[in-house]
Amino acid sequence: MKKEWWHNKVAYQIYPKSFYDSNGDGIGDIPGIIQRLDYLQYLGADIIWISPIYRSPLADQGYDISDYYQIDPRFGTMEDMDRLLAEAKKRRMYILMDLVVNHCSDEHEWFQKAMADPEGEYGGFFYLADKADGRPCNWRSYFGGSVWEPLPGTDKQYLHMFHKKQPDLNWENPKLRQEIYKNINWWLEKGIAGFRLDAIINIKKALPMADYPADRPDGLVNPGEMLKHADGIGDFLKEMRDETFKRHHAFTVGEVFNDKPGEIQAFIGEDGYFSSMFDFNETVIGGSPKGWYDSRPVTAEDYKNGCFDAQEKIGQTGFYSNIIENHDEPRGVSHYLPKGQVCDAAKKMLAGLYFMLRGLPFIYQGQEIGMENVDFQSIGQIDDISTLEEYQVALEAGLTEKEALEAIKGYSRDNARTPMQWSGRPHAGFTDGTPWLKENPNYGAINVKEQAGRKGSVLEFYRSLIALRKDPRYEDSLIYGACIPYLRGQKNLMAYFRMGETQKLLIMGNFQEHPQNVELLGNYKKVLINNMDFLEAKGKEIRLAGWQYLILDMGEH
Ligand code: TEU
Ligand code: CA
Repeated sequence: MKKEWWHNKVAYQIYPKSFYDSNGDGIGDIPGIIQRLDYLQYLGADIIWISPIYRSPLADQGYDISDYYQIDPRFGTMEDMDRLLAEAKKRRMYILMDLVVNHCSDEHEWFQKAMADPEGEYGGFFYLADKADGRPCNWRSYFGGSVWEPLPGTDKQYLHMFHKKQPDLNWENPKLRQEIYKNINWWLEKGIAGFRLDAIINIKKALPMADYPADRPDGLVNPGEMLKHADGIGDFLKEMRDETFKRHHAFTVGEVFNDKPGEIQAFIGEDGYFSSMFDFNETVIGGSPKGWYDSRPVTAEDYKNGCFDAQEKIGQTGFYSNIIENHDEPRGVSHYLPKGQVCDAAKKMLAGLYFMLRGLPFIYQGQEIGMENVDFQSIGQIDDISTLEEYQVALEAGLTEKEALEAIKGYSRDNARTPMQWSGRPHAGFTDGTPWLKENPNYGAINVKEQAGRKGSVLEFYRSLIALRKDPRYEDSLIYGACIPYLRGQKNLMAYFRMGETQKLLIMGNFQEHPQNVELLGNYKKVLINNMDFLEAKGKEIRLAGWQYLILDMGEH
């Protein structure tokens, strides 16, 4: 395995709008990020992925870009951006930007020019069809409704896989692709370390566009079905890699849903299209094609098998980027731990179990202090377009307003988008103004100030995980070692070896509130991590307390 600079690093995702507001307008900003770099250094984060801060109408919170070369004034200026890059560099931190190129904003000049002259050059940057021909296909947008929208002032209609203010860019058009590559190189030449690639599998559509069997009474079909029939994305990804990333030795991590069997080697193997891709195997557990309202809770066994199946799929081919949450997901501790049992011990156990899997761990802002879902009391408290759509889907399925809110609020993206909880000061110390989205009322109990330096806090536990993972003595096992499940059949026990050339560590978590015994194959040399201040062990038999988590050094193998 060719060693890369990022293999032993730890990554952190910032959702800038909610991270830290430096000027009291209630919106997080780049100067706010700069003011918090020392905190990120204290945590031990090396790679920092910043969700979009480009000029945008924020129809999808910045994932609808109207100028790829400008910073949106709400977040700051290009000078702020240059300062951030310089300050990060001083701290040996690497900045990733979000590459959102499946679509742009309908306020982008390309789309404005396409509206003015659909038959002209910029009309070819999008997927347009004559309105008179009717709807070209029955695909559903990720945000509900048909993917087809009338092109204002014309006899055309345009495709949008996401929001109607996010027209899809036509990647079949080489001129469009060259414009994208020019922008990627421009940002890399500015000194960013690479990109997170947004919805990247969506850039290749199944052509010619056709209907697929409807999966709901609306007669539409979810985009994933269409993607199953979309072949040839590798041509685009290879060209993009060769024209941009490779030239700058950039780090790239793909937001890859719907990958096909056998693609992983080409995607993230040696000389792959990307450096890494997120493991989303756990995030889709319990989902339903009918909508969020029909999803079911994730059990400990679901989570364990989701992780192990993903690890089995990738083996030693490359490195996944491992998460328990991000800006699109509910808070991991609320999603993967049983309702009513979300205690600090369980939060630390979940942290340790995902963090030591083979791959690059990403921490999402607030995850490191154990931030939890919001107990939304009304749909009026929710901003997220995806949640508002799923609420309608639940109502259309016959749920009452109360039932619909209860059924979907646990999956809302806004659970992860409330202000970062810095302290017990008003608005969690996020802003001196009024936050754009109300803070989680539990910030008095869960915040950075209360946890930093406090022995036994979730934050200090994350710092101990990060320190161990970066300890060169354990590179053989924790960075390059194989991930081998242990006692996989033992209910609510998630245990796995990290097996290096010579080193063998055993990571285990008792994923339930009741104690259980674990039979070891041999004696352990040393306890490297324990989320509790006791350990009941007799010879090769360990009695794990509820939610207890251990990392044992099993010596050489
Ligand atoms: O999300 C992409 C995305 O959500 C789909 O690719 C995914 O398959 C779908 O949600 C099913 O789970 C990215 C961003 O992370 C998200 O915030 C944006 O809203 C979206 O793209 C559009 O840019
Ligand atoms: Ca601000």
